[in-house]
Amino acid sequence: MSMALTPQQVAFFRTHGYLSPLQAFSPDQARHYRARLEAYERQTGEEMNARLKIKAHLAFPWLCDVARNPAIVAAVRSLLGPDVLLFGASCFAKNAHDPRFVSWHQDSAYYGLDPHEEVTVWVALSRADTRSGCLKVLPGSHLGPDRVHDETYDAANLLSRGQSLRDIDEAQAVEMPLEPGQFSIHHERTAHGSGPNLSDDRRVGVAFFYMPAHVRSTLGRRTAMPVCGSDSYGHWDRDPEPRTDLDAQSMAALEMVWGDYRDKARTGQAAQGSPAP
Ligand SMILES: O=C(O)CCC(=O)C(=O)O
Repeated sequence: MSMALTPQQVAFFRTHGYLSPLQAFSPDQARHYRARLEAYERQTGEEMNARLKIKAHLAFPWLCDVARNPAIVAAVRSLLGPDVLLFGASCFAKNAHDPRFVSWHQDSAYYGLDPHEEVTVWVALSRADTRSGCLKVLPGSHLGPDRVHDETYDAANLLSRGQSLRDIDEAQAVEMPLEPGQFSIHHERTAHGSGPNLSDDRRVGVAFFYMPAHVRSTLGRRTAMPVCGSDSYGHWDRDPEPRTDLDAQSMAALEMVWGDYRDKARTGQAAQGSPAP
């Protein structure tokens, strides 16, 4: 059976800038991946949000496998065409009864891509619903321009700069609840955010950032991981893929990209146009 999106699903995405829910793997498989991320947290004494950002896939071969999951790749291919690269991945965990939230923002203002054709796949490794603070989107907002963000640096905001859009009409927002193993897709220009976790369980998800191979970086030479098809453009160098969990070489690359972003965010140096959540 083909896992490609139907023409109706593709048309829905083009009109509304999002699609959800879709199935990547079983709830059991999702629990397994979550357990591996939580084992990493115990091992390092650090929350996954602390470091597994922008290039989280470089930490674990199995996370690269999730990025190349056949159902996810088929959906992404239906939207982006045959030649797809992954330029990043970020973990987003909110603890049970966690006040932290993600402010309304557009990824396109920060990703530094031209043209704006990136799509983000958000994979649920726990239940993400109204109570636990699932992702919500503003339908059709991807058809508008890149908007200006206020950088609030709010400690309760999971975005490191607290980048926030003004004047969002919450009444127009659509939530994307997911069961473990399901995923949603949103366009890089689609305004999105999420509320606090009021539930008794953690809300854990991983966002993967895909683009067609013809997309260029506006932030100088960067790296990406091939997902499917071929890359005849050569706009991106290759990510050093991990051979083992926490492979020293790929972790150094992860650290370099995330550390650079985090330090610039801390000192307020970077303006919009820098990559990242
Ligand atoms: O996990 C969240 O609540 C926010 C994720 C997000 O902003 C994204 O995937 O682009």
